[in-house]
Amino acid sequence: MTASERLVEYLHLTVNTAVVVHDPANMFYLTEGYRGEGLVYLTAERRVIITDFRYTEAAEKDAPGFEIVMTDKDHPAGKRLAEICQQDEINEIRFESNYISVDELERMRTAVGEEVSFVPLKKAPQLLRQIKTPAEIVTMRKAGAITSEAFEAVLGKIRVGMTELELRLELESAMYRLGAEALAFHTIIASGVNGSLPHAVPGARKLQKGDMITMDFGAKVGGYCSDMTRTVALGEPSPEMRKVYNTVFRAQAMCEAALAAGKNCFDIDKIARDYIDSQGYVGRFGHGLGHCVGIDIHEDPRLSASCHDVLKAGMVITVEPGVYIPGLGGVRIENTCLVKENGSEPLTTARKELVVL
Ligand SMILES: [Mn+2]
Repeated sequence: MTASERLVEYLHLTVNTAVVVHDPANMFYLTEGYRGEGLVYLTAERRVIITDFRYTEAAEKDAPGFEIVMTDKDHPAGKRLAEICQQDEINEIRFESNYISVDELERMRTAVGEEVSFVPLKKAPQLLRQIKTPAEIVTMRKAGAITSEAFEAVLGKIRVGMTELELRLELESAMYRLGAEALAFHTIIASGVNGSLPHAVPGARKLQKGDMITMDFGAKVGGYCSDMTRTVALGEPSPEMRKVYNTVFRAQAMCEAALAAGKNCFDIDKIARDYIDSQGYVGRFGHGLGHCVGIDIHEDPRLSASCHDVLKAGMVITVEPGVYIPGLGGVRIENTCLVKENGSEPLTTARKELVVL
C-alpha cells in the first residue's frame, strides 16, 4: 500500500472530499519522492501535484503515480485547484491548519468558492509518518551508518588549537564524503565551557587540552534524517567532568535498554531524569530526553515529561540525555533508535564509551 493510499484509508475519505497538502515533508511522504514546491491534491480516486515549470519534469520522475498539473501566470495554484475541485465535485477540503498561513487559506477559499468547506487535517499525515515502513527503515539505517562513520573519521583530526568551526567543517565534509545528500540539521560543536549550552553554535573558540567536546550532528540520506551526539575529551578530563560523563552514559544506556513498543514516553524520560537527579545534578538536564526522527529532524511523539504517548514498533526516536553546568561544561550522548516489539536497536552505532584523544 502506498503512503497516499494509507492516508485515504485512514481518513475514510468520501467521494466529495479532497486532501490538500503544502508541507514539503508531507508532500514528500505522500508522493514517495517529490521534493519540489507547490501542493499535493488527493482524493480516493485521484492524486495530483500542482506545481510550476521548475518542478514539473522532476515531479513526473519522482512521483510516477501522480498526475502533474502545471501552473503559470494566468493559472496560479488556486485557479488550478479550483478547476480540479470542480471536475471532481469536491465540497470539502482537508487542509493543514498547522502549516499554511491565514493568507494562504484565504487565497484557497477565494479560489475554490464558498460552497467548499475547509476542515483541518489534524496532522493525519504526520501520524502515519510516526511508524516507519521497512523501506524507510532501510534508508534511515544508511543515514545512521554515515553519521556514525563520520564520527570515527573525524576523531583522528581533532587537535589542540583547532577551532570549533574547523571541526564542524571536518565533520560535515566527512558526512558528505561518506554519501550524505545533505545535513539533517545545523551541526552543534560545543567545546569546554561552551558545553553547558545544549544548542551551542560553533564559533572561533580554539580547542584546549582537557576540553570535553560535544558534537551533535546528522546526515540526511534519501530524504531521511539521522541524529547523533557524542562527547569526547581532548586530553584527560577533570574528575568532575568524568563523573558528569559517566552519569550521562549510564542514563543513556538505561533509557535505550528500556525502550520498547508498549512503553510510555513519559516513563522513559523519567528514568533518565531520576538517575541524573540521584547523581547530584538536579536541574542540570533541562530538556526532553528525545524526539522522533524521519523526514523531519523533530517529529512526534517526544520522550518528555509532557508526552504520555505509547511507543509503537517502527517508531524511530532519539535518546539524548545531557548534563549542563554553566562555567564548567556539559556532556550529551545521543543515539537514534528503532523501536521494536521487544526492545530497540540503535541506528547510530558509534561507540559511546568516553574517547580520550
Ligand atoms: Mn536530537
